Amino acid sequence: MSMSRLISVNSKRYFSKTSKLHDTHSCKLLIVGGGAGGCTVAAKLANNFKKHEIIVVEPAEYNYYQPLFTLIGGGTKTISDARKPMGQVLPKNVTWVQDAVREFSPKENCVSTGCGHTIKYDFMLIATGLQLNYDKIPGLLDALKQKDSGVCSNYSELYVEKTFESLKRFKKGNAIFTLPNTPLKCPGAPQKAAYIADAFFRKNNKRNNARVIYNTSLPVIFGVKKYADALWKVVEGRDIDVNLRTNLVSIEPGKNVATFENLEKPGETHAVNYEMLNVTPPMCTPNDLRKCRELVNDAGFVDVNKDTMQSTKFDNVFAIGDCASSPNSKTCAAVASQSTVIAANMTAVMSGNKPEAIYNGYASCPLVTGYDKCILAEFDYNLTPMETFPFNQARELRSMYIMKRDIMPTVYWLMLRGYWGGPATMRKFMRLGFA
Ligand code: FAD
Ligand code: UQ1
Repeated sequence: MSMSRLISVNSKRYFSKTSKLHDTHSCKLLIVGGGAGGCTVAAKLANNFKKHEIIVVEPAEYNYYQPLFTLIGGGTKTISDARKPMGQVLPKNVTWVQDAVREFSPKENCVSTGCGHTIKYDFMLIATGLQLNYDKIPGLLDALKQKDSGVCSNYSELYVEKTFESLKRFKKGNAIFTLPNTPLKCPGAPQKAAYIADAFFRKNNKRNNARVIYNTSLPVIFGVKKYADALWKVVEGRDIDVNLRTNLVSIEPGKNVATFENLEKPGETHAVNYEMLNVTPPMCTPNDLRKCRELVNDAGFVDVNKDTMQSTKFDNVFAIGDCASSPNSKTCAAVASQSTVIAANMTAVMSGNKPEAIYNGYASCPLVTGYDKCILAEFDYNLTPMETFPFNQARELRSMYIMKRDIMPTVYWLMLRGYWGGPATMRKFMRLGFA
């Protein structure tokens, strides 16, 4: 990006054309990242602040509702269904700096941006999400850029549309779906892509010519036993091959060959031919965040108290979502619950009080298992199911698929405006009178 833009979301004033670089700006609350977490907390706190007291630094033009990428891959939704311009989703009285933070200096209470601005803050929320490292797999970027390579990925707005194109082009052979050997957001998403492919092939009389393979680096199909048991039944019933502890290491696009390592026997690899290869890339927190050793743990995540989401080192810093060290499954559903806790705790700390609201690790994963079925997993830090509805959510249900396809997108955009903090209240109401 050549030039940062300071945009007052309300009045649409663009300061960059007149302001010189290397300006210093000050704010009461700085939010780094305008994705799911950054926007939601901005909306929840905006009314407590005067105009321009909150700055959101976010380089992207659009906010993407990433959970919809699974359905875009299946041809059910389009990329324009999944995004809104950043200026539309940020609250009116915040200032949006369209730039990226390049350096965090938490001891000095300031950051510097790619275009050379320094921003001082009283309080900071870090909400940068995860960085996608497609370049870590030799051959992958080349293959993704080639039009008819059969290589696709649901994790990026750049490549997700290739998934449905690859399904339509598929004639016969292996359709392989991968989960990397790194932390990742929505660990259920790679297998959802495999279930949708299986359903697409059946619908289009291609299933007899297809071997559907899910190669995952993890030692389990899903971290919560109740849903793992249900998912093993799904893969057996659909004749999907699942290889645990199997990690994609390279691709030869010209030959349609992918090489996997056996994580149980380091150094042991095997090559497999593919007709279609749907890759979930290795991920880590953004490089510019990881390099600030004072803020992050050894794995590069912002070191926070897992109950309060406050930095373990800086009382005026909090983190939300995928970049935080809290050991929950990284999902929008987790962001929703965290946003309520963080809004309460930041408000308390700003008034000189202790942060007392507690996040229980709630996360949810709508495991879409076809074009009209979904297992809705919900659980906490202890991997104990925390179901909202008064029926067994480990079953493949059409109602939960409709919720995923038609209701959750609206809930997400409401969440970004501060109107959704997770299903805790709904769960209490739904479960009245039930065990
Ligand atoms: P993001 O929403 O990714 O936002 C991070 C923002 O920070 C980005 O806008 C980025 O541009 C910005 N940023 C990065 N670096 C900097 C910097 N240096 N300076 C300034 N800004 C920066 N979740 C569910 O709950 N249910 C699902 O079904 C589901 N399915 C998914 C399927 C797929 C294919 C994917 C990819 C994700 C899915 N998720 C799902 C996960 C969910 O999208 C993420 O967990 C959620 O978006 C995390 O929110 P966040 O705010 O932490 O990060
Ligand atoms: C949720 O809160 C959420 O965040 C907006 C999601 O992300 C899109 C989800 O997928 C789910 C399932 C939830 C939880 C909501 C309910 C009603 C169980």
